[in-house]
Amino acid sequence: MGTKRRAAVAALTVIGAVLGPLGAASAATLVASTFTANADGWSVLGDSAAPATWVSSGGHPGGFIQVDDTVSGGVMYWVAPAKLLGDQSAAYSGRLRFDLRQSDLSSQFDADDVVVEGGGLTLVYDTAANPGTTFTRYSVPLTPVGWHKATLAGPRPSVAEVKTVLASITSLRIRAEFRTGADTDAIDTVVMTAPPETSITSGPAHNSTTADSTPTFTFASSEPTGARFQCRIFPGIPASGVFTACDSGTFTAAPLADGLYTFQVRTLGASGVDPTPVVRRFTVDAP
Ligand SMILES: [Ca+2]
Ligand SMILES: [Ca+2]
Repeated sequence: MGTKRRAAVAALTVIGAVLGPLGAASAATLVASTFTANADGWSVLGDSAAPATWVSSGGHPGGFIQVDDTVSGGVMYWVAPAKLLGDQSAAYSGRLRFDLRQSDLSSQFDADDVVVEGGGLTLVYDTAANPGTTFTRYSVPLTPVGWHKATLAGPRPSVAEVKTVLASITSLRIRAEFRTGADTDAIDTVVMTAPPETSITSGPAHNSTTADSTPTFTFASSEPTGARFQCRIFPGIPASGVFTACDSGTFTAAPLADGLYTFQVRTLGASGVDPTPVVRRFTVDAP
């Protein structure tokens, strides 16, 4: 991001405060670095004089790592340890979350913010705003949205390409520095999540027949807090129609003519979007 977007940092920080309690303890967490006791295997790339330093407190929360840019190399990146690499297929449609902080908001420059390599592909991501001087939380979707192939000017990857990368990650880098000249940069609470799962808790059973022309479904999510939902209902089997918000956890169909219908609901949450909406197919046969 360029300097022109720095005004958005304040808004992002507010989001970070709201999401903060979800931290690394979410049920959807696949792997996390919280830097509670050490640097957790993270290293720094791009400045020849820059080792990562573990700091025991003052992070977001607790321990974190930081690095001083001595301006003796290229753009500095945090380099993820092995536990965030390899087969992370379960993270598809989940999120990569992390907290960043920089020491000075002047002289900002643009560069790839997240770089993931795997399966012969390189994907790069451009975050919406650079970090502030307090920890700023990022939540990057592990879907094609917002990603580019090879460079920020490259095309959007396909779903299959994102899945290919996630199946065999060989490198994961998160940008550490955002300004030209010297700076001190920090990272904390790196979390890779699986997407939420959605379940239907009441309503017509799958492949059942109901006399109710306005059936009601209720549903739940694996997302521990703050889950939102999207629902759709359409005639027949081939998927059609748009998902609309049904955040209350209940959906009642408008009056349906006799026939076969499909109901779908999915979760949107801090850990991502459920990529496999739960399905109930049912037949209305009203008296
Ligand atoms: Ca921490
Ligand atoms: Ca710098």
